[in-house]
Amino acid sequence: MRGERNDRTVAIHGRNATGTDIGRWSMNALSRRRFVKISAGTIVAAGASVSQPVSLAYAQSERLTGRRATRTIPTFCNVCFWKCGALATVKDDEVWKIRGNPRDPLCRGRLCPRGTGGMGSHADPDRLKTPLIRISDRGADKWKEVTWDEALQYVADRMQAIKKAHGPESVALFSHGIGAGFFKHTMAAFGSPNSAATSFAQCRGPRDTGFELTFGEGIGSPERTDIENARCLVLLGSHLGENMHTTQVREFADAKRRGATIIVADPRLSVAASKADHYLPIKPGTDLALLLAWMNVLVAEKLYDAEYVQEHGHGFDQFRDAIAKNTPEWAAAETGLSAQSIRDTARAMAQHKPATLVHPGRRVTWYGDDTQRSRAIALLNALLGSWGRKGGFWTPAIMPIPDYPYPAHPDAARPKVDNPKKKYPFAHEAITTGIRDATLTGQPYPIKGWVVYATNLLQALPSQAETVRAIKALDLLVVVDVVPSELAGWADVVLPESTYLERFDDLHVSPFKHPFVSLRQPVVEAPHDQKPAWWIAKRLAEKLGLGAYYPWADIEDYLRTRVTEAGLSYDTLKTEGIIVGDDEPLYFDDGVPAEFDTPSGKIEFYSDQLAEAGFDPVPRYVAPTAGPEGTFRLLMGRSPAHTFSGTQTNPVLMELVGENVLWLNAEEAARRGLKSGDLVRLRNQDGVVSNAIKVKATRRIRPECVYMVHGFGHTAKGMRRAYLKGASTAELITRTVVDPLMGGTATNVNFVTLERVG
Ligand SMILES: Nc1nc2c(c(=O)[nH]1)N[C@H]1C(S)=C(S)[C@@H](COP(=O)(O)OP(=O)(O)OC[C@H]3O[C@@H](n4cnc5c(=O)[nH]c(N)nc54)[C@H](O)[C@@H]3O)O[C@H]1N2
Ligand SMILES: Nc1nc2c(c(=O)[nH]1)N[C@H]1C(S)=C(S)[C@@H](COP(=O)(O)OP(=O)(O)OC[C@H]3O[C@@H](n4cnc5c(=O)[nH]c(N)nc54)[C@H](O)[C@@H]3O)O[C@H]1N2
Ligand code: SF4
Ligand SMILES: [Mo]
Repeated sequence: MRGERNDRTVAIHGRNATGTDIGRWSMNALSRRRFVKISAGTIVAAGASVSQPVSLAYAQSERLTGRRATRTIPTFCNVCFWKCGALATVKDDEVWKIRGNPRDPLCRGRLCPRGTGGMGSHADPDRLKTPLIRISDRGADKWKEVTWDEALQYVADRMQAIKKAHGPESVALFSHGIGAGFFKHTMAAFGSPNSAATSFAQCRGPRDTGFELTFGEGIGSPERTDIENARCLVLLGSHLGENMHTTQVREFADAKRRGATIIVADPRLSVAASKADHYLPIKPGTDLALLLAWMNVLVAEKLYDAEYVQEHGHGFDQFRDAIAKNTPEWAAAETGLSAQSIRDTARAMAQHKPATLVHPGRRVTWYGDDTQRSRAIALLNALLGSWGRKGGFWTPAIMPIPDYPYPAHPDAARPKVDNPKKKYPFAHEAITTGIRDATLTGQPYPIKGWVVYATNLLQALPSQAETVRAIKALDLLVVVDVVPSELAGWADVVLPESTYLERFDDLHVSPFKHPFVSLRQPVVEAPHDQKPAWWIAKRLAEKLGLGAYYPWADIEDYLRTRVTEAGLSYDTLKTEGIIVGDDEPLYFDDGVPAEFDTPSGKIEFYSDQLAEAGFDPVPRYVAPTAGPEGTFRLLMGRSPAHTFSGTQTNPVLMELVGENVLWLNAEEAARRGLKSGDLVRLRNQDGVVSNAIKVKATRRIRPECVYMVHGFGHTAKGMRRAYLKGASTAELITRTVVDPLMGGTATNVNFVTLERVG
């Protein structure tokens, strides 16, 4: 039975694009070492130690301004996954202001521009408003509005049909963000082990793998970098200041103010590079040569921390011999830098050791040598003795909040589909593109359904055409989003989530320098028929006959249970937004045991496990493949006002930055008769032509590459404010080099020519 409303046909799209993100800490090492003890009595003091003492009880604070009351409600931001503590001021049921929660150890009371503009996501006129079921061919644009009951019944029926024909493992989950936990729970209860996020193989996976291979532990998110205490900070790419994760940006600004030596290698004079004492305009793709040469100098000139290496290192002699050939003169020819600048910067690093932090980066899926490059970064830090030391890498602590006591999930009958026969032997998280491959090939077994939560796979995965081909092979595509994204345009069922300002989510408990837990709670009501992730995932489980997996009635029962089990007060958490635990020792020198979860139990300068698996036991440089004559290498990064491809309909953030521009070397521009503001299209090596984008002719970028921020150039018509604004990097990434160790998909291997528009 359908009501009138349900039969209405709506268009959310025109042309389609054809075409708890924490990472793996070594939890063993973590729990062995330190699970933070907390008691109610210490919380306030600990909170005050990282933030200004403020009078709290935000949730209760009501102030009369004129006739209307304003209320301040603590929550945490979701404009990106850093999850800064926020205080939202609400008046007349509208969000007036969002500022940082001073109690929050991550942001310490200061949000980034995106967080401050977060209310735009609530007010976004392009939002999805109600569940939709497609009534045309996949990818075409006819939908009917349905009730949640209809939508979820439809999804459950198709999931059951796939289960019957192929087994429950044939439905996979793609997700990014905190709400994903509830979907993972429903999918695991259904019997599927297949769940992946773009934050691994498209982002930080190679970095975490490189560090795990070296120190036995990853870097995680938030990164365990002690920028706050570094006396020398080295950034390779890592464009802090454009990359706006608050903790890192604040500590970077402080380091600069304190007079720390800043060394930045980037083919582009980034914001961070403009603050550097040593700026190295490196030729793209040659960082490993630079890293090897730096290590060569430290070893040859005996500038490394010999005592630390002696005590904690494994295979140093083999490592030393392997890098003996990698002199600064050798690296100069590869990197385009002078041998002298390489020597000078190595000596500057040595001067400040162990408080020299060579930042591991975050989005490291660049050239395909990414795990080995990350391993070289790890080894350089090891030579400087910075791992486990003040000004280097601290040891994380975590608030000991127990999981909800759910019934055990059934054992999946088949192993995960994404990495058959351990093709990528060092992948410790699921590989998104591996699930896509299985969908395309039916091997090792078919994938017939995708449930996609808060990730726009058409923008976030490389090779859009392959994603579309995979989608066409599906029996079911469910998309849970807040706006009608390109991916939603291909879905069979679109489920509108309420924004973070309108919902509860799971608790935020991440390993960090200061242990803490924070709460997201609704600040305003969802304006239409949108629902939170927890509600959707729970209802879906009930429709699948899996209601027993959700013993709690309401999200607050769930949250209260977890918080109370930890000996904390849920009511305090609600009024203050954040509870901070006792600090623990952070460094080896303060009593953190120097333990390394590697096969040798030491820092692996030489990796036997890599040698056994047929990989270079010491990182070895291979020059990047050059592009065809007359082309530019396409590089990309972040806008301080946007998050990936997910914020270009936010009216507040679009007011700040409404399109991306193409950075082009000024001389190259002049040679082509181009100047700033001219419109061009990019044509890549496979003939894909981008949307038009404005040129920014600048001396701040090397001549062999062009650069733009990722996330623009949307082709989903329903994203009205974003539609065809700027160009899409994703569209142009038709090629990748896959990291052979862990399956990461490197993007900086595409080449473009420019075509003037008009
Ligand atoms: N505002 C904002 N901040 C964000 C995000 C966001 O969406 N918006 N996203 C967050 C996430 S998830 C991530 S992963 C990070 C990504 O941010 P980062 O980890 O900082 O990303 P990178 O790819 O290292 O940074 C791009 C920089 O690398 C330079 N680069 C390109 N090729 C090379 C090269 O061969 N060598 C060197 N040395 N440099 C090169 C580019 O010129 C550019 O300046 O940002 C995080 N912060
Ligand atoms: N070409 C290219 N590809 C990249 C990158 C790049 O720089 N260039 N960066 C890579 C990196 S570092 C990362 S981490 C990934 C990021 O990849 P993703 O996390 O997939 O990023 P987005 O493409 O922004 O997709 C996020 C989607 O979530 C939706 N969304 C936002 N808030 C909510 C919410 O509260 N609920 C729900 N249900 N949906 C919401 C947005 O509308 C958007 O459609 O991309 C990777 N892919
Ligand atoms: S870094 Fe910015 S966008 Fe990300 S959570 Fe913090 S305030 Fe929000
Ligand atoms: Mo990322």
